[in-house]
Amino acid sequence: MTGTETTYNVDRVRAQFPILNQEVHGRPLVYFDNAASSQKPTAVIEALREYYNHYHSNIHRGVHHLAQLATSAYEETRTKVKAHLNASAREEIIFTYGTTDGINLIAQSWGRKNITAGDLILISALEHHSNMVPWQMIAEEKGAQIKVIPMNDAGELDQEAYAELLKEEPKLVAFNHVSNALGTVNPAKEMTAAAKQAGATVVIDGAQAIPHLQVDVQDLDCDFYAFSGHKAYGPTGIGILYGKREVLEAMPPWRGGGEMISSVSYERSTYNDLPYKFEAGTPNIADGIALGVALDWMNGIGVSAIAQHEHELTTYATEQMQAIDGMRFIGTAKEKAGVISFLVGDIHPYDLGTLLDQMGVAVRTGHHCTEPLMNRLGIPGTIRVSFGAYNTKHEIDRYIVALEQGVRMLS
Ligand code: 7TS
Repeated sequence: MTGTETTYNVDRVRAQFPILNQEVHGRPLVYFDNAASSQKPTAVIEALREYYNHYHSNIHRGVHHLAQLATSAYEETRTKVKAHLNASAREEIIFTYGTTDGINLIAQSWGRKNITAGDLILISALEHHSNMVPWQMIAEEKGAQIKVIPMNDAGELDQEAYAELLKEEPKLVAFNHVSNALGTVNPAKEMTAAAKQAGATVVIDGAQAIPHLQVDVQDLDCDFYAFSGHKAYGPTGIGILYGKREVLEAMPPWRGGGEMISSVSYERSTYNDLPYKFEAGTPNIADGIALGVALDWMNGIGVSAIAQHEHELTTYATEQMQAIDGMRFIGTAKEKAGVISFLVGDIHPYDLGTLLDQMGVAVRTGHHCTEPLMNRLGIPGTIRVSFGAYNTKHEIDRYIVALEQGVRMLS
């Protein structure tokens, strides 16, 4: 056991991540860049190896043995995701390449059909560029307007201002469940209920929530929920878009090609049923299968147990960081998940990040794809540490020593 973790066996979790067992610049790796992407447990890596060694084949269209094995493994992930999100049907689970891809699908299919000139789209001040730019693109094309739900200096969305904005009857409200830059957990259920009351369609960007929160899309009652596999111990290049069945049914396809059709003549096509209508071409089969394994892995430990562990790490790190001269925490919302963003005095985040890297500590620096948020805060960026299931208090101790040394060198 490491440190004081008694119920959560972090050593056992950690032993399943071979990548962590290495030195970087001559020091044991401390990986604190989990919000950008988490590392992968052996079970996920083995699932990929197993697939390519034993049953790779294209799916859905083959009658032969391998095609059937691959199809059922891939489709099993859809069933697992349905259960994990508590969606009401498998048809509501669309495979994508990631959160960005899922949001673009909504914008290009739902948005192109439903957004018209003069419409209002609400996004929040906390959004990642991927929940901003797709709406800007469709707004520009259609002559719609974008307004922003403001936040306070702690990084919490201003719910009164939001209520006022909803009186303007937006067509769409899009916000993240958890902010990648500040870690704020937004009151997604309440915000969705208020938006629905105002007649809006609701998109939730769940990229940062899936690894930290137990998400229930029926309880949230959102129309769409998007996430990426790679932030939740799964592979890159695979993601999920959940959509309510009746909303998805009414949407036109976005990408055209094989798989998404029902019949094709030279002149026109009819489209396949859900979910295939939105899954043109050969999908990312291997990573889709491995995503199911990642969800099993997470559920084997328990999302809430992981969250509790990360909460302890966050508290432990925050306490020690407070003692550093010039420490300024960026984002101090009451509800936060696994992220500490900060600045120290006048030190440029990039300089400190580079020194930490030289001491084996991987952190992220910059605007975290939230440039407007950084502008709102009047800063060029932050240094961000973000925790995962396998991080330890011992690593935090090493990080604090490195941080103190880095700050001394740059002050
Ligand atoms: N939304 C949020 C809240 C995110 O944190 C990210 C990625 C995305 C969307 C986009 O996900 P993708 O898998 O489609 O790229 N966030 C980060 C980050 O914080 N640092 O690197 C990537």
